[in-house]
Amino acid sequence: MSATIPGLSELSEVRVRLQACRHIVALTGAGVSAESGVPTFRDAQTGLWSRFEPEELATEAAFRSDPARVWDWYAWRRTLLATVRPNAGHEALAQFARRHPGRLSVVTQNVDGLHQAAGSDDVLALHGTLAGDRWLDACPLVQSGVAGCDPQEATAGHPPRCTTCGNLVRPDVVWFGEPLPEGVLARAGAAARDCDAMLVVGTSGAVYPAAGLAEIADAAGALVVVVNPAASELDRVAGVRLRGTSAAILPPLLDF
Ligand code: BV8
Repeated sequence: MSATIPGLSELSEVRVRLQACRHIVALTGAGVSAESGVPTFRDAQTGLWSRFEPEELATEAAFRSDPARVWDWYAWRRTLLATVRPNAGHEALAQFARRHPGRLSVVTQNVDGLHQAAGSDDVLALHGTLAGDRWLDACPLVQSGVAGCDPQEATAGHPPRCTTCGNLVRPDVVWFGEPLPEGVLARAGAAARDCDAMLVVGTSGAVYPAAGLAEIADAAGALVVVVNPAASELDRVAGVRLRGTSAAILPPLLDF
């Protein structure tokens, strides 16, 4: 049974428990970037995108059926990301890791790169990052044993296209139905099994296998602390729920 911790005094109780932890994992979702001005993944899409669910756009099938529409959605998100900065929640995690080397693992579902921009090293980015591009299909040149074409040299367009082999450029993120980067997921699973506490920050807990990491930590006996202003699907594995926003809660929670 989890206790909703409403006040600062209870927050300091959790801080005392964290001070006894050898290894803490922060599993973050789109909510940790909300106070930077990045709409969360399942917030109502705005403007042109309001008639689509993200799950409808973030798939290979959607890209193959309408490459321009999906490319333009990512281009819109990239333009937005170019104007935002990490917030106090991202910075609290990065500063804690600098004060306590090797004691915090940051595992994120976010593709916005804001943990990295705040100075967090070795972020386990489960779903890739929006900053990168890759080819939609394997480059045929590589199969014939020569160096493949470079996505950076593709001809500009919606999406960019290779003038040599016609390949399309796609964002280097993990779409629904695609496997997560094997090494990243394995390291995240090991951290979830090893940690003494997991801070589950700003995620609805709707997406797997990422959300399953909280279940792994709970099963391994870790203290699971959910930081979210609203209820989430991971409240059921929370030992403690801190009702509030990440930029308000993380700085005092990690102030040791
Ligand atoms: C896969 C990149 C297998 C793209 C994203 C069980 C096991 C395994 C898979 C599945 C399973 N059940 C279902 C699946 C399939 C699927 C899935 O999970 N579907 C869901 C919808 C049911 N999973 C997959 O397809 C995964 N792949 O399993 O492959 C496989 C294996 C081998 C071979 C082939 C296949 C891939 C999933 C990755 C999808 N890509 N992102 C892009 O960004 O465009 S996921 C996407 O959702 C984002 O990364 C986002 O971060 C993530 C999760 O959402 P949240 O971060 O939680 O965001 P959300 O908006 O939902 O919630 C925000 C929260 O913040 C809210 O709770 C809110 O209250 C809170 N909040 C708001 N403000 C604040 C705040 N909190 C704190 N402070 C605030 N200020």
